[in-house]
Parts: sequence; structure tokens; C-alpha cells
Amino acid sequence: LVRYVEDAGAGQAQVGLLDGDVVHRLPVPDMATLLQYPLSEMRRLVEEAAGGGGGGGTGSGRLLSDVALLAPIDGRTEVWGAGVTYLRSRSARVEESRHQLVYQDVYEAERPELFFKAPAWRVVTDGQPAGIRRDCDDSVAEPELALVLNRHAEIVGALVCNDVTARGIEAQNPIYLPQAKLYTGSCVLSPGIVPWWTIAEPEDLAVTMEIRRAGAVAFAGQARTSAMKRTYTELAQWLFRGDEYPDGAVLSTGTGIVPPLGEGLLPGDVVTVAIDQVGTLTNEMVEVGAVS
Ligand code: DO4
Ligand code: MG
Repeated sequence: LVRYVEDAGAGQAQVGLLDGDVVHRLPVPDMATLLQYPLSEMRRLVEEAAGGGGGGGTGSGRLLSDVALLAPIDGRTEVWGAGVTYLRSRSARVEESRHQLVYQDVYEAERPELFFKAPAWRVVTDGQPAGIRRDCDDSVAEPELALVLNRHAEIVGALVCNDVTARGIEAQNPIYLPQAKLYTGSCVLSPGIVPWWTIAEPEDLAVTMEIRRAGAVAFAGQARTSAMKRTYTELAQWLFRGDEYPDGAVLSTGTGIVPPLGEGLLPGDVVTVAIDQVGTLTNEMVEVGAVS
């Protein structure tokens, strides 16, 4: 499920189903509206669109090469992150922070760490620049599976997320978390929401990250979502416990891959995050913000 514009970016954003190299328009004004429907209704619409293009041609669709894909969410849809959901994330925070108990406790606690990451308008997508804060000398990419939740708290899809983080700011003090997490180009989502019902064994997906610097691999890592301490449903239920999301929400489930301390991102690095069955994201890192 994609958001796109025709005519070299000049037109109105539309929502469609990408099937091979053809985009079939869906009869909704925006993605936020689709996330207001119950899962059964959304599935019916999507399956109708998938059936409509048949015959091997483009049907009523547009070729992917004739449209520009946009970030996948709009309207009031918010992006939230879960933290310290993998042992690797816990040990990395314990290593980098003087406030180690905070991270040890939250890994064990019943209530997960959930933090606001971005409103829809701040999200960047595949091929767009992602941000390194100029006032932080240790930033990391965090490759994560993101759940797409509708307004009824149902998991309806999945995205690839790069939860880019100014690790050095959080390491100074965990109370600085919003400054470490939310800034220009820090929330990267893949352009296509993969419908949840099409993903085989979503509890055990391979996640990989590669960082290329001056043409060579500077870091490569991998994890499996089955190593996560919490379930997807558990995280989704906690998010909806005391709040409502009228246009749904994206909930990034935390990272199981953390580059070693001192091996942070540099401007010009090209970060590729891939998740089996869900997608791939590639972004070049650029400096953002005022000089410190
Ligand atoms: O505690 C800070 C957030 C950690 C995080 O984003 C993660 O584990 O992915
Ligand atoms: Mg994260």
C-alpha cells in the first residue's frame, strides 16, 4: 500500500496498491482514511483493488515508473517507538549510559518503553536524506520492524523503520530522549505498507543493516524479530492503553542491531535496512541543525 503522486510530483497525493510494477488506485482520499477502517473492511478494499488490475496489463493502474512514491503515512497518523525490546539494545544502553538501572529495569518491566517519534509530516522515506544532528558526535541507525495499527488497535500492516538516534545525547541523560529521537530526518519509513495478512510467520523475520562509507562496508549487522522480548500484540495494547489514535499509528518495535560504541554515523554514510517480506530502505546521512 503506497502513497504516490503522478506527473513528476506535481499532482495530488493518492493511495494505491503496488502490484508488481503497477499501482492500482484505491478509493480512499488518503492513507489516514484507510487506517480508520476495521481490518476486515480494509482487507476487502485491498483485495478488490488487487483483483481489478488483472489480464497482465496495467488495467486502470499506473506504471510505477510513472509515479513518485511518498512517505507511507499522512493526516493525524503518528509514529511511536518501542525501546529496549531486545537484549542487544539493553546491553548497548547499559554500556553507553551512566544511568544503567533505567535500562535494566525497563527491559524486565511489565510496561514497555514507548516514545513519540514523529508526526506524519516529519517522516522521510527511501532515497531521501536522513539526519545526523550536528550537535551530537555519536549517532546511530536503528533498523526496526514497524507495525501499522489502525484506529481500532488492530495490526494491519508492516513497514521498515530506521529509528535514527542521537545516541550521544541519550547517553548523557535518558531524560534527553526526545532530543535524541525527534529531529529533522530522524524517522525513516519504507514507502510501502505490507498488509499483515500477506506476511508468513511475522514473528520471525530477518532484519539486516549495512552501512557503506566511501564505497566500502563500514558496518553490517543482522537480527531476527523472534529475539524480541515482547510480542507485537503486547506492544500495540500498551500503546492504546491510555490514548486514542483516530488515524491509526505506526509502532516501531525496537532494534536488535546496535553498532559498537564510538562507531557512529558520519555524513555521507549510506544506510540500507532490509526486512524479509517487508521491504528495503536506503538513505544517505546528512548533517542537520545548527552548529553546536
Ligand atoms: O531507550 C531508548 C530507546 C531505545 C530504542 O530506540 C531501541 O531499543 O530501539
Ligand atoms: Mg529504536
